[in-house]
Amino acid sequence: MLKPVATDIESLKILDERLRWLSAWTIHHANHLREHADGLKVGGHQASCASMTAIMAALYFHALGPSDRVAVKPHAGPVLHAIHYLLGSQSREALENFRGFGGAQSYPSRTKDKIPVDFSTGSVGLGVAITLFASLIQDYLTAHGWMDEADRGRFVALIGDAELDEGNIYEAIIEGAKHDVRNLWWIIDYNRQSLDATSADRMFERFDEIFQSCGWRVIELRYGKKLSAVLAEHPTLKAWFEQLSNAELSALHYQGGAAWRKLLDGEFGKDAAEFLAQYDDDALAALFTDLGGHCMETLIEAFDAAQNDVPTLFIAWTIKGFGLPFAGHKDNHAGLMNPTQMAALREAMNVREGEEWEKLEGVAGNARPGVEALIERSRVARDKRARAFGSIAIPEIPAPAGDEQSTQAAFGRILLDLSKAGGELADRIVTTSPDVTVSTNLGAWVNQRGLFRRSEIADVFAKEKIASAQKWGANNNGQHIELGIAESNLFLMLAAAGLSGDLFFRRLFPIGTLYDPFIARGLDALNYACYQDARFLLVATPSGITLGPEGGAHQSINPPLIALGQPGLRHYEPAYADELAAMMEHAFRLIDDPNGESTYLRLSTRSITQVERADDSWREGALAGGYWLREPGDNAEAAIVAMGAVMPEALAAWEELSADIAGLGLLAVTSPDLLHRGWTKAQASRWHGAREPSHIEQLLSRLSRNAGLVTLADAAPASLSWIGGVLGQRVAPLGVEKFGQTGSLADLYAAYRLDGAAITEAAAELLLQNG
Ligand SMILES: Cc1ncc(C[n+]2csc(CCOP(=O)(O)OP(=O)(O)O)c2C)c(N)n1
Ligand SMILES: [Mg+2]
Repeated sequence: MLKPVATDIESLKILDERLRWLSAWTIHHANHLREHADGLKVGGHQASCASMTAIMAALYFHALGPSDRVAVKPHAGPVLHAIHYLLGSQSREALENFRGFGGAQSYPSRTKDKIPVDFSTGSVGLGVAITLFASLIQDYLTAHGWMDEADRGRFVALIGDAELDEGNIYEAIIEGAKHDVRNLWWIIDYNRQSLDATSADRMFERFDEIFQSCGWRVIELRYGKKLSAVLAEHPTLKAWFEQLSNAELSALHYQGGAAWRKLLDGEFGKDAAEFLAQYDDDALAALFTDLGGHCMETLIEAFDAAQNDVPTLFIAWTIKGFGLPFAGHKDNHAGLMNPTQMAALREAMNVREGEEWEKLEGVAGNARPGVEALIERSRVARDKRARAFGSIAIPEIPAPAGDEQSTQAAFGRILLDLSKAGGELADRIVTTSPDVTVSTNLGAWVNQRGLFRRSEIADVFAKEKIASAQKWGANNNGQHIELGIAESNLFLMLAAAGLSGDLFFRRLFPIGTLYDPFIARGLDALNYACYQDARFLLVATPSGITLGPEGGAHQSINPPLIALGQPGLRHYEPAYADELAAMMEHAFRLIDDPNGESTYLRLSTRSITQVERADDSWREGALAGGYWLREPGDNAEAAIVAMGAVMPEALAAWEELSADIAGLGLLAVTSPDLLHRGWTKAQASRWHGAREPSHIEQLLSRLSRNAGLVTLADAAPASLSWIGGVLGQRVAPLGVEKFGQTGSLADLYAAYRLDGAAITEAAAELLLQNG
């Protein structure tokens, strides 16, 4: 970690003001000056920005080193843009087009913004927690020798106080404590206001204890230097000040000096007279708004003093809307200054009309060199960092042998074989699981590659020679990061590991496993990972009612629909082990391809008879989303369209019905997601180039236009039923629409209509309609 450079507090204070001005002006311009044809409110958060300009000036122009990474609270996005504008890495056009198409994004976005954004934010709480997982990944990379210790950075989260209500933050710090996380600074912009109003008071006395018990150092920056000195001299005033509620304090900040005077006069009468006589109303307001998060000296001192790697929580007291006319007002979250208020601010900031975008407008001549030097000296990256892709050779992944296999067991075998064969890909794989490592078949891989911990943990059972199939010792060479049961943490870990090529210039191949129904537990974190274009392989197993005796609480229904609607994540659902091997190989390529994406494999514990393959022609179709497992006759009147673990039922029904339905085909769908994407893309391409029929159109065009399709999936039937819309063919959709329950497969498939009888009935229904 680099030592912070000595700096000029006065210049930093000027930069604080510049950031307040530029962020407010950017939002004002977008709302009041830019043309809007659609009449939609543009929005922006001037108050949320003003509350942390001092903190951000202190960081970006003083404390941050080149390897440090920051997650900026979503509503302070314009401050980050203003910083990069001053640094020369953001354009005036992008600021003028704030919240416009192609302009600076409302909330910092890694992928959409042109400036370097370390972590996207928007869904509160997630940006905070990902910094912790990124720090663990940094430790992982240095432990494995892929990153120099000297290049290690600190991970900073700038947090709105209301974000602390998000439970994922506590899940993360608990996990962090287990892994001895370090190099974190979490800085709370403690303005005691959320979106709706002022925050509840009581919990805040607890946050320091919660963090401390997870091993954090907590530093409260309550007062600025001026106020701190005055309160030290007047203990009664201090005690009175500290018992004010959040709402009272905010109201006073809004009302200003006269209100403070009246209240103090009423409270202390004669005793306050001498004190009050020293201040006019403005000075009184300035005194009481001198909170730690606005006092540059306090911030710099605190940051300079916290240079070791102990994870540190700074509680920086601030005022929401500091320096703006609605400072402290409980309704100011989305408040916008009107043109008159903005003009007054402009004048107060010495900004000439027409010169609003001038970077250092209003900064007096003799102050300029100091400010310019600070901007020049800032050590943060000015340019977007290149992403590391394409460096790892992906070997062919053969299918594991065996006539009867489940996709889940095959997954374990494939990883084990990869591990034994060794090579760069195997070394770069990092696996992680929220306490379902063994039950998702990662066990053999972990036995080979070991658990990762910075400090060695002995396998007590092995030492005591107690028989166990699973080795559970950990050291810093291990390649499996075991997590507690918190699926949100799994996805944040995958997000951080999946950004390793971007954050640390070393691509990892992260694989996360969990039970399919519990994807829903971490859904927003999964979406967050995809939004940032993190690359990983998600293996969800077991899935569906095919889980039989495990019962309804563990039987997933809708994840294929989730995947159908999730950008950045490709769903594959193999029936056979050879399909799975092809998909895993492809998923690894997609991780390491600039135009790739993440992959979600939905697997099953059902062991099924593998199919004989005449050749490899199925493979391309399987990777594209589907292939004819049993070819249809030309213009056939019907087909069975099936996915995943219920393929044996589909095959048996095909055998039985083929005698009666000439040319009956069996289409094995491996990815409804890819088929749907291809379909819509082909339609759009008609208008933007040549119209190529999509994969699903090509497959279905083998059938008659009036053909009937029986679709079958151990999932919500809508996963496949849409296929009828592609060429206007009729569909009888079979799938699971009610919660599952315990039972044998025969019982359940009969009850939920996934068996041969149901397929026959559905086919008959379609053929009857034909007649
Ligand atoms: C998960 C999620 N829920 C709700 C919101 C809507 N929202 C945006 S900001 C906000 C309140 C933020 O208050 P705080 O974190 O204290 O920020 P500040 O006061 O600094 O604006 C809410 C509820 C969101 N962005 N994300
Ligand atoms: Mg707040």
